[in-house]
Amino acid sequence: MSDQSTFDTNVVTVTRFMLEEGRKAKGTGELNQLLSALYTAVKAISSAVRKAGIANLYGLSGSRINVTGDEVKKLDVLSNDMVINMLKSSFSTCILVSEEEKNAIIVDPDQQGKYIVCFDPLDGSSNIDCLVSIGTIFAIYKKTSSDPPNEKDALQSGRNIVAAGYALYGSATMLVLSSGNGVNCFMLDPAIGEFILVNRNVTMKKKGNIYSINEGYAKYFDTPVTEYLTKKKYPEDGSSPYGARYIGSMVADVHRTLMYGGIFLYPANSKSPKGKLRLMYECNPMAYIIEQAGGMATTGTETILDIKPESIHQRAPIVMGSTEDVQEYIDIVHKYNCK
Ligand code: P6P
Repeated sequence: MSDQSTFDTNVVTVTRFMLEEGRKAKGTGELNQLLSALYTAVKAISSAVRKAGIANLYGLSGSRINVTGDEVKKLDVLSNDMVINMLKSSFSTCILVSEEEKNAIIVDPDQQGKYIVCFDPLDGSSNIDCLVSIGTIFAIYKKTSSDPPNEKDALQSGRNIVAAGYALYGSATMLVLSSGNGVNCFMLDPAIGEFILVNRNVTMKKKGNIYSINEGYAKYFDTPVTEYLTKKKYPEDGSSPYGARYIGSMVADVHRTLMYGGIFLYPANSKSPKGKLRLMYECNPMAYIIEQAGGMATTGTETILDIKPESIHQRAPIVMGSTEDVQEYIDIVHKYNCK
């Protein structure tokens, strides 16, 4: 007889948690229908990521090139197909925007629901073959027009987000989620195939001591970025310099910033005048989580969630994290903009 005493019989799964959230919001249950499909896709991707080497899922999958111009690897293809199929069959979505798809996917009329999902099925793909943490990022909106769904319905600012979050395939698989009432973290327990609540209502430090940026582009940084980084390395007030951490996988870098505080920067530079990260399915969902946890997310001159999108794959410069750290950066940008 196995020892049942260690099993928590009142375990809070993400499904149970979000059902309670839905009851409080007096919802129809359609959002939870969507989220349940997303949980399944994430569990399947997690399983594929963890056995990729054995299942020969590494390596390039033919000549496919995605909108970012990255070579698409097998895991990218599998992850994208998994999320699309699960969301379509949830009868809760009408438009899907994926980093891997040039155009928005309009769900068949007989499968349509009221939600729009913008997602990066496997972010950090350049790290897949060296086993660095990667992730799935998503933002969920409600269709607002009564016309038949089209790509323009997805062009909503982050202020309209109904729910957003990410899955991190790291030393464990973590789901970080918000539907507007704070940020909660759920760890995948492979033994029961459920996401278990492990961090309730995550709140960011007001100030951290870590900065995260790819300093390989230092030659191309503008003056405010260069000045900000100098202040972190050579503090004028005699305080200790900040630590530098950069994984090169947005989900991992942002999750560390959420949990430890500090600042993540992917600003515009002379090589990438709009930055690199995509507004709809990287910047907006991450900015939503950071704001829900009490942090800030900006382009330097505009709050990320206030940006009115013009195209589904547009890029945006982004600096986000602890409020005092981000505000210090904004003040430097403002100083130069006023000159
Ligand atoms: P760079 C990964 O390819 C990604 O899209 C994000 O996950 C990550 O933050 C960024 O690009 C890294 O870009 O230019 O530093 O390699």
